[in-house]
Amino acid sequence: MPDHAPVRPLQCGRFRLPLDRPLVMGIVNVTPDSFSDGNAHFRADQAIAHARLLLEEGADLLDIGGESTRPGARGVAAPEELDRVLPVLEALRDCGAPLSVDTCKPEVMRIVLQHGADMINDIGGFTAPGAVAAVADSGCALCLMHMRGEPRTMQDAPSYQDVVAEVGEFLAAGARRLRAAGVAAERIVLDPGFGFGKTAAHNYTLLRQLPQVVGTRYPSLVGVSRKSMIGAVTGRPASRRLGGSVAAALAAAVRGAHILRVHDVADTVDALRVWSAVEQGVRA
Ligand code: 7PJ
Repeated sequence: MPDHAPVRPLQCGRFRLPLDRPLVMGIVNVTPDSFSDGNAHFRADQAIAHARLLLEEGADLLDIGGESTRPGARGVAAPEELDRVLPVLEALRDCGAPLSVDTCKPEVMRIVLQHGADMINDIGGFTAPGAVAAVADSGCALCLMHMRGEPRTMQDAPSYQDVVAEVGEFLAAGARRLRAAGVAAERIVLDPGFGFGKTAAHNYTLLRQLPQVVGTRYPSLVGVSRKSMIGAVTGRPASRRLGGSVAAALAAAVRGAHILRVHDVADTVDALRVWSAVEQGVRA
């Protein structure tokens, strides 16, 4: 496929993932909503059912998150985050797909790794004290994401001299920190962190120049699904950003993204299949 730089397989806990086509990571939120608020069992059951649906729709891996990281969101304490995530992780442990946990807390990282997480997805880029030590000696994959500031304040007038260079340098420096702690290169994934301390203009510049941002040494993960950068262009609320999100995911795939983090797995898989048929033909 065009611009798909050959990257070695990703070491991802119990799995070794060939990255010869873009993989689809389905988002599994275990955060309170209007139905499940206050009922932890109900909330876990809903998340597990949703995860199974995403796998049927063709998700290659799942990203389980117990802390809302939307702009303006406040954090939750580690015990509460674990109460949300662990039942879901345990129920899905043998689903056949790698399980990622979205967390920036070292104590959560250590415990979910003991419970079989295959990947740690840290929107904080493993910058919290103890984060690198918590993951270094495992065999899990590590998604290192760029964020400017913290979720509560990150969208307060973000500014950069050169967003591509600055995000790229952060990611390269983060990867060097992981390598210096003994993390094998084949465990590392880099993510520009769309929407985390960036304007819509920054986000589209980063997406357009994805190969320059993430470089060629490590595979990339792109999360643009339903984000405000889609609303900024389409004028639509989060509930109606499917078309825009699929277009952005495809634009990332064309630029060599290795993992696409999405809410709408079935539609993204369809788009990738059609794109692949155009580029590579249809097998008889
Ligand atoms: C991302 C994420 C992302 C990675 C969220 C949302 C906000 N993890 N977690 N990359 N976004 N690696 O999905 O709207 O872009 S939470």
